[in-house]
Amino acid sequence: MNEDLIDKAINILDANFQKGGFTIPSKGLYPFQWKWDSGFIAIGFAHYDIEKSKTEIRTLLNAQWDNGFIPHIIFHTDNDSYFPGADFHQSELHPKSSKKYRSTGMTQPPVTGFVLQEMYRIAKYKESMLNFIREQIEKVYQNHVYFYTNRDPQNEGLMYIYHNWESGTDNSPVWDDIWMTMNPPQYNFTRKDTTHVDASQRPSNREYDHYLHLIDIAKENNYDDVKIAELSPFLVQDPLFNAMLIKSNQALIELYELIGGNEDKIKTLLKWQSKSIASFNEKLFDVELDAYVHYDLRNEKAIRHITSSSFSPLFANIPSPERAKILVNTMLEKFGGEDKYLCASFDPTNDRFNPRKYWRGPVWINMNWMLYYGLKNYKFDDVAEQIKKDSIELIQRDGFFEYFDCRKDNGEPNRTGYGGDNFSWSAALLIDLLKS
Ligand code: 2M8
Repeated sequence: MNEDLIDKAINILDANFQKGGFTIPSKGLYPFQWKWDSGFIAIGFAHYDIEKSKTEIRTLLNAQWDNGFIPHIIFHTDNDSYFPGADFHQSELHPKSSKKYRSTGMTQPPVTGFVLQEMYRIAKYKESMLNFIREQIEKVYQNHVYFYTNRDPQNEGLMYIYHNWESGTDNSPVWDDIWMTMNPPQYNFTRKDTTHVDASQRPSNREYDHYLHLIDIAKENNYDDVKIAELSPFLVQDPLFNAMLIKSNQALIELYELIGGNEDKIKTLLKWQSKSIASFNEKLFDVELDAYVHYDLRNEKAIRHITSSSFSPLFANIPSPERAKILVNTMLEKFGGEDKYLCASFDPTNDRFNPRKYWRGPVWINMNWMLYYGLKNYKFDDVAEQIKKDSIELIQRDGFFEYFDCRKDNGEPNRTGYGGDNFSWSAALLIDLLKS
């Protein structure tokens, strides 16, 4: 049965792999290369085609800007089936943007550090993989330098994001709190996503007005980080984004130790780590909610909702064992139960929860994958196995969808999968879950 599922996953990844040396997340809906998707996809490839895995990461890092920035979408082709495309984003406005590829002027969670380490863990021929890492690691390190230099205006070791698309959790109800502080103009545009996926499963047009307006502000300032920090109405310290950075910092430390030399870089990474982890625990943990939350840096206040991102610090070894226990209790109490699959992306007990709409409630396989390893870190083996079992069951039942309804009885017999189909990271990470 598992072999069958792995074969299907391999077929999906191979079909989504493009001639340009990158993999699209889902045919039609997402026709380019996305940063954090690529990282997860490379982990899947590493299990059966190490060359494709390396190519995926090489192509992604090839699109890095001269200031170390790695964009969230790389527009390898002139496909106009996605909105907003290269002409809207105009990455060329930034003087240090890539001359080779057009891209967006925003980023996504910094996964590449820990992805290199995962590739090393999975690779059969360690020395050859280490050579690849030697070639690429400096680019990842420079990406972290970019963050610590440009995204931390109060010098706390916590990076801000200036757009919901930088979070990866695009229309999480968390952002509703920010939208209430904004009143963007109404844009005239043609959505493409809703020609591929039912509109009820995607963000609203009004939400897109906010998304586009934030890009316009950044563009008016040529994507200048200082200006964005000064002017963007969206400036948030996101627990998922920062947990990914901390996890990747740790991976870089361990990889540099393996490679040898680079003592100065290790020293810098260790300095970053102690500052970031301390601030993370101090600033982002909500003692009343017993969970990590987002912080609105523009309006200087916490955004007090529990999401699956609230548990992602487990993946990066951020909480103490005592706090990890508290966190897992919160997860089981609010997101668990016999009637649900783990782990909803938003608190099912909150009024804003919507089990079928994009990041407003459904289960996502990339989040489950992180939580699985995070729970293992702290020896919560039973909950980890539950998350793994649920992920496999959802995919087995319905197929490799983008996201899944967490309710076991959702009124649609034999259907829990929504959004894009033949979705690459669902395939890639299922391979990893089944083979690890
Ligand atoms: C979704 O985001 C894109 C914009 O980046 C979109 O809705 O058009 C998100 O789920 C994001 O996390 C993901 O990387 C992307 C591609 O899978 O799709």
